[in-house]
Amino acid sequence: MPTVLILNGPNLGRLGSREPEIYGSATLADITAACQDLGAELGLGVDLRQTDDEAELIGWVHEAAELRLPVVINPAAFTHYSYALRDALAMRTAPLVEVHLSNPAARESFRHTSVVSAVADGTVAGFGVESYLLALRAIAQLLSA
Ligand code: CA2
Repeated sequence: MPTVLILNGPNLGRLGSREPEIYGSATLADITAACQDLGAELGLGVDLRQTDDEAELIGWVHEAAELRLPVVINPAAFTHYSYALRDALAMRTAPLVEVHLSNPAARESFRHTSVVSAVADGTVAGFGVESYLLALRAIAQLLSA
């Protein structure tokens, strides 16, 4: 069974504790459970990780490239400025989907730029937890194409 790495950037470990009007009330544990359930349905293993550390996140992206693992990534604030993360993601060897809980295009102007989008197969944003589930379905489709 192929394993999908679902990578989450800074502060996403705090989901459910603040700003539910923007990010919803689900915790990262709730997102993990929802992704594992859907993964089982789609025949995909799910390995969901979160870090506040850019170097650790880039290390996981390198690991995915080496092992040819598909990736769903919510880079959080790194989305908007981390050229290092973007360069790491550009080395990908399997499908890559960018995901956001909120819709950054409808928020502050600094969130309108994603330095990651251009190296991803696609982006899902604005649907809360459902964004992750749609991204997983997209990965399943890309793997079967
Ligand atoms: O909408 C998304 O998923 C974001 O990637 C979330 C990032 C934000 O910087 C991006 O522009 C859009 C921020 C995650 C912050 O997570 C929080 C968790 C708990 C309470 C408050 C924020």
